[in-house]
Amino acid sequence: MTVKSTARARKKAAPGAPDNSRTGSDTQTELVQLLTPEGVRVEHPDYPLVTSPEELRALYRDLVLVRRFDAEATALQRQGELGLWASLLGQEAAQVGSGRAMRPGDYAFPTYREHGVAWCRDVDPLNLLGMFRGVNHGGWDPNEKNFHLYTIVIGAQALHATGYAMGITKDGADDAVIAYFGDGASSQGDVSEAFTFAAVYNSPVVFFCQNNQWAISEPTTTQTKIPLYRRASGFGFPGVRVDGNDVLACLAVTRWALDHARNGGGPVLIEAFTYRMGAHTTSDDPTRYRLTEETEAWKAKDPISRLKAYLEAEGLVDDEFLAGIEAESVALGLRVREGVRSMPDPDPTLIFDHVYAEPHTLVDEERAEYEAYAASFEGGENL
Ligand SMILES: Cc1ncc(C[n+]2csc(CCOP(=O)(O)OP(=O)(O)O)c2C)c(N)n1
Ligand SMILES: [Mg+2]
Repeated sequence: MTVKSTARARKKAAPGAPDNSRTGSDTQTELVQLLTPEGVRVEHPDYPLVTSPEELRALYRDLVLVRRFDAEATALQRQGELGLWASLLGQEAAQVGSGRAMRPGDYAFPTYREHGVAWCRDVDPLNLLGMFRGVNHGGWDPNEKNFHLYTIVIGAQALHATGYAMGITKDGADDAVIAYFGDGASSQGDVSEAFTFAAVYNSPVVFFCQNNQWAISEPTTTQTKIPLYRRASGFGFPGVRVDGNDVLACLAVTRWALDHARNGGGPVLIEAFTYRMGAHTTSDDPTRYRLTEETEAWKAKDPISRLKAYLEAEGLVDDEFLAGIEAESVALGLRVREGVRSMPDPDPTLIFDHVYAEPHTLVDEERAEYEAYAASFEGGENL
């Protein structure tokens, strides 16, 4: 296994000693960072990143538009237009950085919060909103976007991703897979099973854990006794903790990990250390279980303001560029608002049509029963 070392571990390691810097079997708790919270660009010996001004501006645009879309979705839910919304507020950099690290042929398996990754895979935000409005099941073609449908069953997609990655190996393809999950999901059996299979079969899969510090109302301390990235060590593959609010670090580390996987190096666990700034979903009230001071401390590490500070300090953006992004973001907000409000309600009986590929007598009976029930109301055929 090719394992690059960190400067700190290199200093500590005796000549000829195995390099444990990524597997975390020493006391390494290094957070890979390329952009400080103040927006100062720093170098990391293992993750050099060369970016053009255009790329940096494009990342900024992604972050701003994704945040805008997310805010609009939360507002739409509050106004009764969506049944539920799981906000990504605070996690934009982890998702855009890792999403933009993917090559077109790579395949992502998301949870229910990966709206920023969906954006990078060119999934129309309206598809995501349709699902949370309850009028479709996502509606995008996973194989066209190389972005699987959202998975609500915590941790299950780690297994789907691993199986898909094992298939890639059999096909002899040059692609890699990325599985997204949260800190809470790391406690699920499915995730451990996926780690075992991926390690043993040396599968080209990157496990991208967004440690946003909370699993609904459970803090990370109830999920693990050690930093999550070190779990990889016990399964025999590298683990890295990256500053999840640093889009450049997330881009560099994920790009490295995907290349490591596609080049036969096997799986990598990335722990993106970040924070869920909003509620778990619109059904949750985080003031019941966490302190304002904690949220305020993370606000100072905001992923967008640090990139903006850097771009401004380097003279890479001007007022005209920023005004253009603002105008685009207002237009996106309007587009999704109008798009959601004009989505037609589906025919309720459609739900019976896709249970089985072939006709099924039990489902036919259920459909008939529902139709009779709906017809018993005035105008019931439209229920
Ligand atoms: C198998 C399973 N168990 C429980 C739930 C209920 N549930 C939904 S979200 C969640 C917490 C997940 O936390 P984490 O993995 O940290 O992801 P985050 O929501 O913070 O992004 C739980 C327990 C579920 N959806 N699936
Ligand atoms: Mg979490």
